[in-house]
Amino acid sequence: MSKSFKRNISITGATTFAYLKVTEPSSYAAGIQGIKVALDHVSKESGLFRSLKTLSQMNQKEGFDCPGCAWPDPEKPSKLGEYCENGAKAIAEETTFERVDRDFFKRYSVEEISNWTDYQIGKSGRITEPFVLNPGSVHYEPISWADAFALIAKELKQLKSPDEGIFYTSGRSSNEAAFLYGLFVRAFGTNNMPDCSNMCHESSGVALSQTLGIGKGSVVLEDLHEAEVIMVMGQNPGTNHPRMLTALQKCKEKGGKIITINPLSESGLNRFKNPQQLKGILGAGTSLTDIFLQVKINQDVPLLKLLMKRLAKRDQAGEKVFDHAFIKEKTNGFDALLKDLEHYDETQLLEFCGVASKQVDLAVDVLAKRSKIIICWAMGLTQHKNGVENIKECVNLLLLKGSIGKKGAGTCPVRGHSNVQGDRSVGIMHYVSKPLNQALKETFDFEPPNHEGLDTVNAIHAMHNKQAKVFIALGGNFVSAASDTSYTAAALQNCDLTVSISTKLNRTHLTAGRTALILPTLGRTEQDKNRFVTVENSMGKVHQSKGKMKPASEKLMSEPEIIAGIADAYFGTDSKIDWKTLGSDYDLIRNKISKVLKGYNDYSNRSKGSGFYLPNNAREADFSKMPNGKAQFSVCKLPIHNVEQDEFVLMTVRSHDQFNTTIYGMNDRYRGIYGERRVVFMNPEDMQDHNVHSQQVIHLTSSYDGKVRKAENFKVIPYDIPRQNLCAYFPETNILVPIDLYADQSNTPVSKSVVVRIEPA
Ligand SMILES: Nc1nc2c(c(=O)[nH]1)N[C@H]1C(S)=C(S)[C@@H](COP(=O)(O)OP(=O)(O)OC[C@H]3O[C@@H](n4cnc5c(=O)[nH]c(N)nc54)[C@H](O)[C@@H]3O)O[C@H]1N2
Ligand SMILES: Nc1nc2c(c(=O)[nH]1)N[C@H]1C(S)=C(S)[C@@H](COP(=O)(O)OP(=O)(O)OC[C@H]3O[C@@H](n4cnc5c(=O)[nH]c(N)nc54)[C@H](O)[C@@H]3O)O[C@H]1N2
Ligand SMILES: [Mo]
Repeated sequence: MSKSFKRNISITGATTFAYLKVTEPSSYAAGIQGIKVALDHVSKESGLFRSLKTLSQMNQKEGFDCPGCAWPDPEKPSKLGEYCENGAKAIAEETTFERVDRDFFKRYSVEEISNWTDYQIGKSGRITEPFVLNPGSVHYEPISWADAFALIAKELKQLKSPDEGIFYTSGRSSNEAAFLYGLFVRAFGTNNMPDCSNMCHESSGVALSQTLGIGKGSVVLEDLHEAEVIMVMGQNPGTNHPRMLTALQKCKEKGGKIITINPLSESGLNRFKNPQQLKGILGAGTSLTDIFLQVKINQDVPLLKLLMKRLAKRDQAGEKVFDHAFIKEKTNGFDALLKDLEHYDETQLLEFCGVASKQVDLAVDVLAKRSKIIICWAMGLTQHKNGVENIKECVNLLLLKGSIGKKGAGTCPVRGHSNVQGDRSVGIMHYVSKPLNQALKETFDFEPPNHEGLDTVNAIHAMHNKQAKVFIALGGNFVSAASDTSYTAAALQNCDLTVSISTKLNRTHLTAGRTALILPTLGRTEQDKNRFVTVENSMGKVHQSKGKMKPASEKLMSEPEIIAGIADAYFGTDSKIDWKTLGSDYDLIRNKISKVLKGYNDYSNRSKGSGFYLPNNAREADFSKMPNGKAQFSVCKLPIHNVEQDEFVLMTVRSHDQFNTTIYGMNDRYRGIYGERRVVFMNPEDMQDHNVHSQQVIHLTSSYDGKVRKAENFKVIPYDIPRQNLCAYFPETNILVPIDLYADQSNTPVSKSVVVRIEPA
């Protein structure tokens, strides 16, 4: 077949409308409705009895870790079950009875499947055996594991340089799989390891490393219970980290205050009915947010500056507001920060952030009188042009209050995937770590590459420009997760070979290279020959996870086995590393990790039970390795959006019924949307100004670098959102995010502040 053959693949799928019902947003999260919805999902996908058995093992000491978010488990898991509605949906999705098998691919071509919605694609089921899409073909066909590995080895050997390979990782892989993958990729000779962090918390990692000397949060779960104030910024825990609501509830019960900063009043942060308590199910629930600051999109920096300015005024007036002993002993740059704050005019800051002065004062009062403060944040802060500075500004506030390295206080970037933090800790990164390279060299006797690799954005450019030719993904759904869907799809389609190690079918399997492979793997819930793996939660605790369910098919391999299979086929028998043995013996992998990385001694043993914490200098308030041995204050600029009169700033968020690109269902219950995802939330006054009525169909366009990008067919929903701000779901809107619009320093696509226009359909 000729190289120029091009498959006719739709990158959006159907954009027609389904049934839509709109109600008032929900006034509370979870409760009996949450239990009902969870049970509906599991019984529909995988049978009620079977699912309840699975759920009873989730997040228990001998069970498996929830494949959903990375929120930590309490020391004593609830006997009623330590899971949430959305964890139950994640399980339903993985344990489904549906199968993507030989018959499925015989019946449907990739061209046909690409016209389905992401929801329909995902619901096709679990992949049962390895499949290949040959050059010139539009149907995946079965291939043996051995032939699949041989094919990958052949393509990798044909590359002119190892840097023509791209090795992506999503955040569900275990520490063992991730370490082995990183080892293979470095032995192969490149650091081209983009990962989902690049699109997620990279801004947090960069900001926290530069200010506090560790790219992770400093708190543990118990700190949230002890905190006097928790600020929840740019995060929707009711949907994305539901078990965090229990921690917020505990904080409130002990007298703590919660300040929420968000353009939307997310119902999960208003009232919570804890499904793990009878009174939570039947009673009125707990009111969570004390002070709601409805900030305009990406105007958190002006708001934080305002808070700090007013706190400084009170401190200078003699009130004991700042922790001067801590500032003097532990920090650098205090005077410069104060001087910078003086520059700004309060009226202007108020105008930028859109929050009423009185509301700001309420927050200032709470913060002034308390010193055990935690700031929690997620994508609402990281996915902006100035994502790194958003987080630095949060650190500034915490440092002023001495709220780092003490009980009940600190930084809490709330992670996404269940093991995204662990993957980084064990070596998935595109940049060079000298200590890691040195340790790998000593342990495995090879020279790891010493030049920086490509992150997500740069990997897409390289594939687009045909500088990279083989794409391998350990999990994830690259084409739908990354920005600028058309550009990214073309980049993947330019490759000679694209390989996805996956549990379920997704759009990346369709936007395939000349040849494509799907390598099906075991999920978290499934038995893995009595072996266990380990994961690290959002707070740096490493613990084991052991699947109990019968695998979806007998032909599945575990992720470490697959990686070892590829490595063995590539390096052959004269390799210094015995890949096959490593890939089958996870204790051996853990032994190697403990040799290469600090903090993992006696790894296998210590990961049993509730696990162990990795070292964390910020938690200890130890900044000895930082410049001057101190934590750093930062001077941050105001974010600038040159938004014209007829333009809007769009944030792309998750509905209550999805896990990233996996669409669990068509409802967003908390926001009152049922049956449809192609909606855009708009301020009613803006609707009036633009002459659009409720549920009118519009198109969204973004202009950047002279190119207009268009997402078609969205129904307008009047919503309580600041003027000139819009909100819609991802991945449908990723097509609007320009590839070259990413955060300074972290290169994270600006999925939360895309300047768009609307046009009538
Ligand atoms: N059920 C479920 N759980 C998940 C996921 C999922 O898709 N489904 N995804 C996982 C992953 S990978 C991640 S990273 C996390 C994501 O968790 P979140 O970050 O909570 O996810 P988003 O839906 O992107 O929500 C962003 C929130 O930030 C707000 N926001 C947007 N822009 C701004 C801003 O400029 N300033 C402020 N202050 N707020 C803003 C939005 O209104 C919204 O409430 O969740 C993880 N957990
Ligand atoms: N516009 C916009 N874009 C965004 C975001 C946003 O807020 N707005 N958020 C970004 C964020 S925070 C993230 S983290 C990325 C997510 O990007 P990704 O991590 O690439 O995407 P996911 O949707 O989590 O990946 C889902 C796929 O993973 C596979 N899978 C599931 N479980 C397993 C497993 O156990 N093993 C293996 N090997 N595969 C498995 C399944 O095949 C499934 O189809 O998206 C980013 N993209
Ligand atoms: Mo994420």
